[in-house]
Amino acid sequence: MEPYKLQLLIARAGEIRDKAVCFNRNDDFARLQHNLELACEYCSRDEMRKPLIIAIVGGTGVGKSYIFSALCGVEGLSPSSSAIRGFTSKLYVSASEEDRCFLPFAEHDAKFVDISLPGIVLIDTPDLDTIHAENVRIARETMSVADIIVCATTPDKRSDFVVNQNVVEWASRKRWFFAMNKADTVDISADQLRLDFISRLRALGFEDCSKAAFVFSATDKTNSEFKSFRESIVSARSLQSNRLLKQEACLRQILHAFNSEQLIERLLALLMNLKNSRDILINRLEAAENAINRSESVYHAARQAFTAWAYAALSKRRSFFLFPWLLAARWLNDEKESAYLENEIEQSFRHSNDLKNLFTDERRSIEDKALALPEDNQANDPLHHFRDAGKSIIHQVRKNAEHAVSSRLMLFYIFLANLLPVIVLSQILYRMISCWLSATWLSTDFFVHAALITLAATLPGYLLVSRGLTRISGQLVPGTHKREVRLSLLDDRINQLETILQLSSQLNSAAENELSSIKKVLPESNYGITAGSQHV
Ligand SMILES: Nc1nc2c(ncn2[C@@H]2O[C@H](COP(=O)(O)OP(=O)(O)OP(=O)(O)O)[C@@H](O)[C@H]2O)c(=O)[nH]1
Ligand SMILES: [Mg+2]
Repeated sequence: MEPYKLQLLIARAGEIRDKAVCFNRNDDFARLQHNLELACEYCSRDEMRKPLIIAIVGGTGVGKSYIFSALCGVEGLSPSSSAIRGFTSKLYVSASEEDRCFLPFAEHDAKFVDISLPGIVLIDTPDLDTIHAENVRIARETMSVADIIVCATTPDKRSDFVVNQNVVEWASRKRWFFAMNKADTVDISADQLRLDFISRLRALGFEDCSKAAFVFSATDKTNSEFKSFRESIVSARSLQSNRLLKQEACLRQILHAFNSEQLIERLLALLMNLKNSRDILINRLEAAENAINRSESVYHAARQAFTAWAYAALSKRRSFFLFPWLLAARWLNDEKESAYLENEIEQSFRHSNDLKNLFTDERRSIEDKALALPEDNQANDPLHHFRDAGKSIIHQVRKNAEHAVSSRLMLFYIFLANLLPVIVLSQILYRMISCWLSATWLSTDFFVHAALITLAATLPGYLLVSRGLTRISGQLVPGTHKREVRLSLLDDRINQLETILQLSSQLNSAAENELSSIKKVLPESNYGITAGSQHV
């Protein structure tokens, strides 16, 4: 794996960690952030420069120190005792002079022995299932920095709960060898012990552990199983493979960040939960909006605005004799009806308890999940929501008015409205022409009366159109128009969560791909085995 690829994956892990920061009051997000922080730290350049560390861990008195000394080839290099338990309380470290400066152990926790093994740092640790808290701390810290862990046990300690718990915790992030020591202390054959040992390891998540499980007696150094164990641990490893092992550990740390304690599944469940809350609230919001739109005051204001817009639209069309009346009506109504409607809608939204409760519930559904909320209260002000809803209603009423004006019914009304003035005017014209032909002079009074009668003849038409508009406005149903409803607080959180989950799943599958290609290359006989995917 090219180093830049790993750097890219780490950068992406850092990006996800930064995105998760704003939700860190939520336990799952805090855990994700913490895990990713650890992964980024683990993959830092300093960590990659460390030598290959092999730590021998296990319960008290299983022979860790004895095995360490046997592997180094010097009896008593790490003192062991048959009588005192928890005997080793420091780390016994076998490391070359050059490697020592890269090791992260405190001086008072570690003792460097004079013997060093080529290419590796071998460490004897204190007991994990001890009564001494300090011993546990040192042993666990060593496990966290080790690349390969040799877990030692004995026939009577093979189901040691504390040790098994530690194995499961680190199973997916490390490479492992398992050694069952003191095979001479029981009357069972080595093969039987081995079968039992392997089945126990399988239960801990190590599917195929035949190349990394050894049953022997460390006191019998001529034993072939101990020899092959020694070969596996001390064998020469190429620098290239060591580098791959470090990269593998980084990838495992990244995968662990997402998959430990089923974190991704829990975050997905959180997302579904938020989406469900949003669906319920959107239904409630639609019901509340419809109730407001159909309320008496909004309905009344909508009808008035409708009539005003209809007059305005009519005055722009060819209305012949009605034109003066329509112009006057338009001038009288002007824009004040639309302002009145806007005001009515605003008041209804402002005073709607349904809406107030709904926005409180929206905040609560976010707070329940311990996700961060913005400081300002602007976002959940019902008035804020009104702007969209109000505009939608006004737009809809205006559209209805324009549509009504160009309907066939309205054209018929206009036709009827113009009929009487046309008849009256043609009568007047007839009188004028017949007088002109008979050379009779018409008085001024005739013209004045003719103008007044024509004007009066247009009035019934105007009244007819006005009545028609009032009837059409009665059928007005504002608020049925579908529009995109937004609950900004919930929507923002859902979007953020979706982005984080999407990035996480991309990173997860990229890391898995790289991991499987590294796994094929690294020999299990030299580098130990890893746990199955269910323990990642
Ligand atoms: N019978 C038998 N005894 C063994 C074997 N390996 C180690 N021992 C003995 O077991 C005792 C404990 O060994 P240690 O190496 O001190 O065990 P440890 O795991 O380091 O113990 P702590 O440091 O106290 O956790 C010693 O007396 C060893 O001699 C073995 O294969 N067979
Ligand atoms: Mg010891």
